Amino acid sequence: MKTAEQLKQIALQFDIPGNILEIKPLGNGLINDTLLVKTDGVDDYVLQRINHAIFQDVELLQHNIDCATAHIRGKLAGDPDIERKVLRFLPCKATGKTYWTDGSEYWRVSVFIKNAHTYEMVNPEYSYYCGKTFGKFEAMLADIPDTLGETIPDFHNMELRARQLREAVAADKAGRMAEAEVKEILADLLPYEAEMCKAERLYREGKLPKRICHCDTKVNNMLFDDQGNVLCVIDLDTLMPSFVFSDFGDFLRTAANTVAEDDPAVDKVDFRMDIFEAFAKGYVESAKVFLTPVEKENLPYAACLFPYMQAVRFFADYINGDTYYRIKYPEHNLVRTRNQAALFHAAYSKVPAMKAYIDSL
Ligand code: GN1
Ligand code: MG
Repeated sequence: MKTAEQLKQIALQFDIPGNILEIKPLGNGLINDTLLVKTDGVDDYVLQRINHAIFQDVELLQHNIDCATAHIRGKLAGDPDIERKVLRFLPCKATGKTYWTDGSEYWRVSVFIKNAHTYEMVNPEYSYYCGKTFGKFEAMLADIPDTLGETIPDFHNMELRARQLREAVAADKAGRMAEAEVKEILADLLPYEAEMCKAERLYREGKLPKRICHCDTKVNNMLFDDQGNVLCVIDLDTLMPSFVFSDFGDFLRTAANTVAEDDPAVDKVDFRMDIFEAFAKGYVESAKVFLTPVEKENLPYAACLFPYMQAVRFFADYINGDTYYRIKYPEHNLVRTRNQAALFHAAYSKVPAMKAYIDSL
C-alpha cells in the first residue's frame, strides 16, 4: 500500500491544474488500482495504476487509447458536452506521454467525468441505450486510420482460454484438482469447448472479421448522466481488434444475469431475455452500418460464449491458485465459476428464442 504522500507524488508527475486535496479509492475493478484525486480546481482526476503483470505493453496500451480517444473526439467535435463523452488523459510532465513509470509501476491520470453514475445492474430501457452506445462506439472506431494492437494477445480467443484451462488442470499448481467439485465443474464445461470455439474457426475460414472492440463491456464500464442518458464508455485498456461478439457478449454476461457475477446463489442465476432483447435491438440499430450477416446471426452464440469463457477463465485462475483476479475470500473464483457456468447453461437453453428475436430485427 502506498502512503497518501507517495500517491500525491505520483499524481504530481502529471500536469494537474490546482492543488491536490485528497486521494481516495474509486470503483471496483478486478485488475487495476483506481483512485480519485480531489483538487481545489475545476476538475477532479482519476489516478490509475495499470496492472503491468497483465498489461505487459503499456506503451501499446496507451497508444491504442490515445488514438481511439482522439478519433472519437474528432467525431464528436462541436458537441457542447464532449468532455463528458470521451475520456481525456493528461500528459506526463517529463515525457509528454499519457503514462508515467518509475521503471516498475505504471500510472496514468484522466479527467474525472462530473455528475456521472455507474450501475452494476440495468433495466431494459438502460440496456437499450447501452446497446446503442456500444454499437455506436464500434461504428465510430470502424474507420480509425491508426493501427491498434492487442493489449493482451488473444485476449478473447476461446481456443487459448480452453488451452489455458487444460494446462492449469494438468499442472494442478494449487493442488485443487483433488476437490470433487472441481472435477464436476470440469466435466460440465468440457463438452461445450469445441462448440464455443466457433469464432476462431469462422475467422480462420475468412468468414469473420476483427474490428476495434472495447472487450470489457461490463455494465459498470458505462457512465450515465443524471437523466439516465449514456455519456461515455470507460475502462479502455482492452480496446483492441477482436470479434464483435466480445462487446455484445460481455455486456449481456453482466447485464442479463439476474444476480452479480460472484453471487453464490447459483439457483438464482438466470439469463434475462428482456435485457437481451433491449440490448440487441439497440446494438443492431447502431451497428447495422457495418455488421455482416455472419456477425449478426451469431449474436446468440456470443451471448453464450462470454459466460462460458468467463467460467473457464475464473476456473483456470482458481486451479492455478488465484494469481489473476483479485479475490476477497479463498473460494471466490470457484463461486464466480459456478455462477458463470450456470449463466452459460441458462443462456444456452434460450438460444432458439434469441435467434428468433435477432431474425426479427
Ligand atoms: C476484468 O478489470 P475489470 O474488472 O473491468 C477482466 C475482464 C473480465 C472481468 C470479470 C483485463 O475486468 O476480462 O471479464 O474482470 N479484465 C481483464 O469481472 O482480464
Ligand atoms: Mg472495469
